[in-house]
Amino acid sequence: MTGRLYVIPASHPSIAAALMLDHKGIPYKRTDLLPVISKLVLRALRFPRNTVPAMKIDGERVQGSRQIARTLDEFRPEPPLFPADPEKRAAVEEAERFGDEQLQHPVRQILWWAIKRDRAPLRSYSEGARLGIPIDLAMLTAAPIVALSARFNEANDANVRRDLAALPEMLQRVDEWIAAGVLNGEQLNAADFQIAPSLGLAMTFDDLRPAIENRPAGQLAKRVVPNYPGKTPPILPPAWLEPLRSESAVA
Ligand SMILES: N[C@@H](CCC(=O)N[C@@H](CS)C(=O)NCC(=O)O)C(=O)O
Repeated sequence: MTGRLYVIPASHPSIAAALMLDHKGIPYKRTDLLPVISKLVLRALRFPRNTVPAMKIDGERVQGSRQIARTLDEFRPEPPLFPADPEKRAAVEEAERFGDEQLQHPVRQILWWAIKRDRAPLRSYSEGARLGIPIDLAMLTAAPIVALSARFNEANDANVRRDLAALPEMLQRVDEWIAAGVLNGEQLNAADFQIAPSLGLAMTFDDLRPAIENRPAGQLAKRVVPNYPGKTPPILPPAWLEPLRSESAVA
């Protein structure tokens, strides 16, 4: 069994899929795509949607981090990504859904908002990527890609301010799942692999790391994805970070 995984470098759901393939011990090749261009490539490859992660495994096309988790469990049941016990599985699926539907996008919006304002950190997110063109050229031509990505993802002031205000409650939910043993147990599961990369990406922001790193959610991210690529120096308006400041104090 071999796989090919289509990713955008430093994309959090892409990292989730890569971690799950590693967890299963399934050998795979990775194709790195530039944002926006990725949409065209995925369509040309006859994937039904235009987002990464996308995977080909034994000739089958699978897209979306949650679908990839299920397909991997079918192809290679051990080690499982979901608990066998139905109640425990339901709890993991709920946390996984939260990670995909509620946590992932705000972090994506914060990233594109920041990169649109200052493209300098973008290079750090592409470390080790094979983009098919020299990294210097990719950075020189990044402006339209960044502008389009910010637009597609609605990474505007109002949304990012709202995302930051919602973050404390989301971190609290993750901490509670960890305390309940749903996340960060002895065996990592699909929800751990879904949620930790979003937290890891958030922690690449100097503005956000202090509110996350010392709490259980931060420990989970450091365990699952200790070397998340990228670093963004302080850039978010201090007033928008106010809701997180109290988080740093209590954590
Ligand atoms: N929730 C989906 C979302 C995937 C998603 O939106 N991926 C982003 C990258 S993080 C993407 O492909 N964006 C297209 C682009 O940037 O052009 C999943 O987990 O698979």
